[in-house]
Amino acid sequence: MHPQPDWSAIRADFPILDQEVNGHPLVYFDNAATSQKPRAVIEALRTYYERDNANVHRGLHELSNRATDAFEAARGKVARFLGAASAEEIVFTRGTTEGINLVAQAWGGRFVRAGEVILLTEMEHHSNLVPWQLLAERSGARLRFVPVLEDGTLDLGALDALLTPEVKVFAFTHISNSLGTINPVAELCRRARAVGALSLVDGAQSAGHAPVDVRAMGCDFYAFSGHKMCAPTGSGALYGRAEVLEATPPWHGGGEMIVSVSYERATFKPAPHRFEAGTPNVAGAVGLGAAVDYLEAIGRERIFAHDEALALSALAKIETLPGIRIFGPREQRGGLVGFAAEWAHPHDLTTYANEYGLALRGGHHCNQPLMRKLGVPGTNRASFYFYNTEAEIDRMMAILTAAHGFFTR
Ligand code: C6P
Repeated sequence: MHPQPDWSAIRADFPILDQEVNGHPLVYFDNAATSQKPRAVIEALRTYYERDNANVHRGLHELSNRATDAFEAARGKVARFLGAASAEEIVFTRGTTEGINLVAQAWGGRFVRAGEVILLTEMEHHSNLVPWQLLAERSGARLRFVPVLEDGTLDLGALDALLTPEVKVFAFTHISNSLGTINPVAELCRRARAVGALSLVDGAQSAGHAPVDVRAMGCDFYAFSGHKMCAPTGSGALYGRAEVLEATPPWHGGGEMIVSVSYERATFKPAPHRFEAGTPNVAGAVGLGAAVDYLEAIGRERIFAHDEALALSALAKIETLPGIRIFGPREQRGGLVGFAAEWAHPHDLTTYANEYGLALRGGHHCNQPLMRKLGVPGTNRASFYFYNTEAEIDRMMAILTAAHGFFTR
């Protein structure tokens, strides 16, 4: 296997982790919501704003050229990071949500018709559900869902009956943000292709957490958020396979995306610029490029192995508490554990943990239909990244054990 990096030196790259919250050392276990940022990314933003800041693609002056070069260099980095065939397949977005809305509105608005089917799964985040509901309402298309089994995996046995020729697009998450399930994305993309459907992978919880190669995966679209992988909030990208992106009409109109405009009509640039109307988040893209460099220097296989080991260890320890239900697969999971304590509402347990410096998450995690199916109002979730440690899991366990005493006293 790969030699281990110096994880404690890597942790020291994250200034925010070195603080107390409510008089206790911060334990940050809310990484699935957003990750923290290393100095390299913070410095890249600072350097950009102190030296290079200007609008892109429009100016003929030095700073505008520098900003444009930095912006486009970041696009190239993202393309390599995802294994895309070229930088033209990368559209900068505000994050996963915007990427999926782009596909549902622009591609879906042109190609999905009444009576056709949009296939999703029961474990989708609202971001990979509501945009398709809106498209279904507008187009008259129907929604279908691949069921989630008791163990938190997809019911692949049901796929033959669901993935019929009326399916126009199959959209699914790579890693579930509530269950930690890692879906067999390459197989799902292949099955979609076999019936002539396009595939969209929600990569919010996988980009930056696991090796990703969109061509090996065989997807048509892959959407992710920069802020969950060390980059600034408001950054992210959508990968679209060249042929599919080229056939997709624009969605937002404005500057940057046109070739020529008259009072009556406009002609549009090729992808990806056709999908980037208005002044983009240049600093966000620069920060995203710096995050890509940072993660690649560590290695995504190592990050995945580290986070999965923490998740499995946390799962085994949490399970020893009385009255606990764990969600998702027992093995082969992303770096998070969702659980419910029968003795405390998820919000109350999260509030209690915060008193001791532990940042957990409690709620429906933007998975309301899944929570209903699981029969719980919400869950607690501990989600890990490569700067977290086993000692922090032990600290969490001490807090959860004390919480059990407190709530059952
Ligand atoms: N989940 C959490 O689980 P945005 O907000 O666009 O960066 O990401 C949306 C999104 C889409 N898909 C999945 C699988 C996700 O996990 C998320 C974000 C966060 O805590 C916020 S609910």
